[in-house]
Amino acid sequence: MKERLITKKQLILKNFFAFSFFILAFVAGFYVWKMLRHEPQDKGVQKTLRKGLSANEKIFSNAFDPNKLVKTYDKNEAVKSVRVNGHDGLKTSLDIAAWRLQVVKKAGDTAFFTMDDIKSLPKTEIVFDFKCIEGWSQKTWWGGVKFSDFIKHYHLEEEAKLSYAGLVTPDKAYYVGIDMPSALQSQTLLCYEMNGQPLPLNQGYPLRLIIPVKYGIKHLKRIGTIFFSDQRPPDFWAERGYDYYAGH
Ligand SMILES: Nc1nc2c(c(=O)[nH]1)N[C@H]1C(S)=C(S)[C@@H](COP(=O)(O)O)O[C@H]1N2
Ligand SMILES: [Mo]
Repeated sequence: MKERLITKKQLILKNFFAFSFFILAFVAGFYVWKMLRHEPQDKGVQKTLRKGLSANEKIFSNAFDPNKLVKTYDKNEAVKSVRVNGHDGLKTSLDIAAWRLQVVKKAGDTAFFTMDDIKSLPKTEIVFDFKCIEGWSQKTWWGGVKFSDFIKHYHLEEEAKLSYAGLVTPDKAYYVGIDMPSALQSQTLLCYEMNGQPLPLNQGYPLRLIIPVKYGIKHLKRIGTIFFSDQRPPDFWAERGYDYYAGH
């Protein structure tokens, strides 16, 4: 191989350009960081970052196909000891005798359901890979009533024509908003069992949401109230900067 020789002058010049480029990139990076840092916030994150999140959300929600099912597994593939994560809305004591699922049909018109009302509907079971936004996932086994069955059986179809469902814990400390196509997807459950047993208290007894098309943040434990709206319901983690849609 023939070596290409360069003069010392050329070498100094080359070094000079490489080093200048490095300094420029550093300075540019610093200014972008400074700009972002002082930028006004939009729903918990800087405006420019929010634009990125919103663009992502658009792509994912447009690509959402309600007929597409999340991959499921055999019951024997489900983990025996299921991780517990997130205690907001579970810190107050639960008066199980007084518990009812409250469904707000419209302002001033709330329907109340007991666990027996909910369990009287056909039970659906699912094993799927539960994904938390923190980066862990687990194959877990859940049982309950399809949200779509509940809507049909209790004649809530008109309410379900609105764009969102909002779910809130009895103490109102944790709350999520779900776009209606995802809520009505056939794997979404009003869930009362885990591993074939009633839900443990810290996993949402007596009733939680299981919504396999979404990340863990949306699987609200201990449902108190469900309501319907064309506006985005308040959402605990979206208010703290996470993606509202949170699909995967
Ligand atoms: N009420 C309530 N539900 C919640 C949370 C919470 O803090 N409070 N955390 C969410 C998050 S971030 C995850 S990952 C899942 C965890 O469910 P698990 O405890 O059954 O594993 O619950 C979700 N539902
Ligand atoms: Mo999570």
